[in-house]
Amino acid sequence: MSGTLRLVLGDQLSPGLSALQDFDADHDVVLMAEVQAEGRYVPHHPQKIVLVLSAMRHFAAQLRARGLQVDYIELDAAGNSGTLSGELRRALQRHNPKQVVITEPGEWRVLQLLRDWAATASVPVQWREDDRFLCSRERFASWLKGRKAPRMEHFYRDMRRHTGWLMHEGEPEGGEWNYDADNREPLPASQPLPVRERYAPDVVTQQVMALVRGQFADHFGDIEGFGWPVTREQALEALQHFVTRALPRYGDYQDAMRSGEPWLFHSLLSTSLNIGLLLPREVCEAAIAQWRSGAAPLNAVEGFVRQILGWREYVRGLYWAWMPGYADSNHLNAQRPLPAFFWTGNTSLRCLSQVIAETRRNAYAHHIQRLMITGNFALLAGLAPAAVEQWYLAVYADAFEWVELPNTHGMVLHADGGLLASKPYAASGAYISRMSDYCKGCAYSPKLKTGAKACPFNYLYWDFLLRNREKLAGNVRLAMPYRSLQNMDAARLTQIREDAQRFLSSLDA
Ligand code: FAD
Ligand code: DLZ
Ligand code: SF4
Repeated sequence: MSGTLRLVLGDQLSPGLSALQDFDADHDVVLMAEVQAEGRYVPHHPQKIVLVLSAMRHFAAQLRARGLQVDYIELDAAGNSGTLSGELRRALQRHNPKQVVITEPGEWRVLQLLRDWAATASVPVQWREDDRFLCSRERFASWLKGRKAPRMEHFYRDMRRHTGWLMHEGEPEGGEWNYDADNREPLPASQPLPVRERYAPDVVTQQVMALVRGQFADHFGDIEGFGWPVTREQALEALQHFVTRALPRYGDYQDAMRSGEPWLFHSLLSTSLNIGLLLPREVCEAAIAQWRSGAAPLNAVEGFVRQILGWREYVRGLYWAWMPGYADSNHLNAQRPLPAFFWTGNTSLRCLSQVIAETRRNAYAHHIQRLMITGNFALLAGLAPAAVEQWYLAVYADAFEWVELPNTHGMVLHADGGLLASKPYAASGAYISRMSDYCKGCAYSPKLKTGAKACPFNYLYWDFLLRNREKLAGNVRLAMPYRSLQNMDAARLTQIREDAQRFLSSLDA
């Protein structure tokens, strides 16, 4: 072979990927490799591994159908070295290319290992930008430059102007940039929920499921209910399904939670977006088209577009701006090990047991479950950031470090000292009780503030503020709760500390 070897990673499954541009069908070869190491650097949920491997196999078949030559290494192929760099090394021997082309990977870890390999490779390596995002790393860096406290809302407004989405003559449609205040409704019991499309595993997916069952049996998570889109066609169908059936009420019930209802009005599109089956531009444009045609209201469409054009691009920009050092901070000096129940769901706190059970079953929890149930608990209980980050990276089908880490380290744990978000999202049982039905049937009561039957979130919330007073009391966004603390008498403060101590030592035991 005298052509180019083009690497396609498991989250780069987009026909227009930069590494595939200017492909020479007579000389070039695409390399795709299933490797143990990528499934094991954290113990990924089996559904995530099935998602990536099955989507890789379908993508390879589609490239071949387009006439591209694909060298595809299956996980159990003879001689598979088990690592990306090992497979690149072996591929150089097989093909003897004149160069290798790589689209920059999504994670710092993978960039490092590919760079290390490239430094010793016998051929030149051409790196190409991952241009599937709405904001390039360069554009983000210039937005970030000189900002002491970057905030998603400012970035989002900049991107609204840049794309012209939901804008009218330079002003936001409807007069407001952000309709979040309208998007905090609890779910009424009578509210019907849309039926969600799940994709029955085809023969390829079934083969991958058997492989993953055999090789990753020790990982947390059920494989049986696998129903994620694994082809672009399925992902496009899922997008249409979402925008027509769920988007109209997406905004209203974005923060709501209900036992046994994992999907509600969420899009379930993060897996497809994160592995490249869908591009963020087409997803946002499909939602905006629904608003234009009058099929979905502005609060829903703006709320949805903000998650992708705003949050998704913002966390990706910060990840690349701040890595590799970003994960090292531990502003609140949180040191507690992850309690075993994060892996078993075996806890008397019903909200946690529900969310962990759904996570095990579906490799999915929606944003508020991640942020305000497991995340809020991790924050209040002072769980060590590295352990919590490993957990979030392991348990969701959509987990990739570039999006998981800023959400966990910054948004949930405030371990970055407020670089990403202006305040920790701490909340007591009253919030969970208002936004969910979890408290019905729980061993604890959200109404009780102290004692063995009181909801642990209640005293942990105040204990968290007390423990971190030095670091958090100056935060204007926490002025109200700190004023309330000041008004509490000594007996109440002692009670809070005792309740929290009792509960936290039971975790350690
Ligand atoms: P929807 O509610 O329908 O939102 C639409 C899309 O917006 C999502 O598909 C996603 O692409 C994007 N989005 C929404 N919120 C965020 C956010 N905070 N950051 C970045 N993108 C966002 N998302 C991941 O894709 N991968 C992760 O590994 C991940 N880890 C998270 C860890 C924690 C601790 C928290 C609090 C959030 C995390 N998120 C992650 C963000 C968010 O929870 C998921 O994107 C969302 O729940 C996916 O479900 P959905 O597609 O139904 O989302
Ligand atoms: C997540 C994942 C898994 C489980 N397996 C593979 C694989 O076998 N081969 C591959 O090329 N990619 C895989 N991936 C995705 C990579 O981990 C991904 O490219 C990195 O997360 C970088 O973004
Ligand atoms: Fe969770 Fe507290 Fe409600 Fe129980 S009472 S479900 S622990 S918020």
